[in-house]
Amino acid sequence: MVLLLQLLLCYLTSGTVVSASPNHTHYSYHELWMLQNYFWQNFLYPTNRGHIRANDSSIFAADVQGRVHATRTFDGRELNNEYIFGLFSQPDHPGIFGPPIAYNITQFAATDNIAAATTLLSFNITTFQLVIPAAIDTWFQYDSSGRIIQYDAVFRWLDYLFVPLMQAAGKLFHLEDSAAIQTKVASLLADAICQTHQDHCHGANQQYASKEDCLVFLTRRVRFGQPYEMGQNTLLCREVHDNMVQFNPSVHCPHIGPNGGGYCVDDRTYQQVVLEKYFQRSWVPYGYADHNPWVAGGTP
Ligand SMILES: *[C@@H]1O[C@H](CO)[C@@H](O)[C@H](O)[C@H]1NC(C)=O
Ligand SMILES: *[C@@H]1O[C@H](CO)[C@@H](O)[C@H](O)[C@H]1NC(C)=O
Ligand SMILES: *[C@@H]1O[C@H](CO)[C@@H](O)[C@H](O)[C@H]1NC(C)=O
Ligand SMILES: CC(=O)N[C@H]1CO[C@H](CO)[C@@H](O)[C@@H]1O
Repeated sequence: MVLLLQLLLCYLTSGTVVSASPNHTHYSYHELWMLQNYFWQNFLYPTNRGHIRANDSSIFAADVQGRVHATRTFDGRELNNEYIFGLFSQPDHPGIFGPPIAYNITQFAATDNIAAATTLLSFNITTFQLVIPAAIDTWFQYDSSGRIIQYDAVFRWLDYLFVPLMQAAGKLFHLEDSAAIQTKVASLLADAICQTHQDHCHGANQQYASKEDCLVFLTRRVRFGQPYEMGQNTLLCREVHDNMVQFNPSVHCPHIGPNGGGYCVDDRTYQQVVLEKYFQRSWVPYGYADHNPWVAGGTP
């Protein structure tokens, strides 16, 4: 119902909890549809910039758990505000990410406090002068206040997306050979990441002895990476984390460093990824699938 969002918005603007805020975890299809739209409206640029702060409690529950398939899992509100809203909010920062400028939901099923959707987003990949659609499959689960308590997100056709992305880069650099394009993109990304390191990773947060060391490591000592390896020991993984460093250097500097800070590391097999018992809550409501292999335990 519209009331739910009005209350949520009222809560946001007033900064205090509205006592009449919904207090239930069984939502109607319409309420879940409104919550889904509320998320995407806030994901669009530049609205997303307003949610990067650690203390923004308008979208995620404090103990939210999230998984983004090509990367990793993200625990807690602060980290999720930084990743989900910070990654796609910097049109002037060189890289493969850019701001989402429009969305349309193309598939939507919802029950209880769970919504599964496919959403077409239009991204403006400013570095490569490319405006391109991406399809994101999401599962959202909400707590009693309409905040996301857990989510699971998949960029559909992510590998394929790299084809037009690299073509756009080739056009910009006047290159046709795919290996040459990748080398050029690698050097562009490495330069951006190493500049971030220079600007934000000082003292105990420093990862590389010099910018030159950083460039050598990122272009020669670590692989570029496949699109599905954004959570492994790759340049692409460090490219993801590059966008978060400025928001919290002590947390994110290690992720762009040589040892990957636990995020950009090769520590898991395919089987471990696919079978990981990560979520505290089941994605199957009403007590079905009581031995759901993705549930870690805790609340069934
Ligand atoms: C919401 O429900 C919980 C129990 O599920 C209860 O403890 C709490 O007092 C309720 N809050 C309001 C504002 O009604
Ligand atoms: C959130 O943190 C910012 C500083 O990062 C501060 O200015 C603001 O007052 C805080 N807001 C709340 C609601 O605590
Ligand atoms: C994409 O971003 C560029 C640079 O900020 C801007 O000039 C252009 O208008 C944007 N394109 C769209 C479709 O918003
Ligand atoms: C068919 C449909 O839902 N179109 C919408 C796609 O998104 C744009 C901008 O977000 C809307 O203006 C369209 O109405």
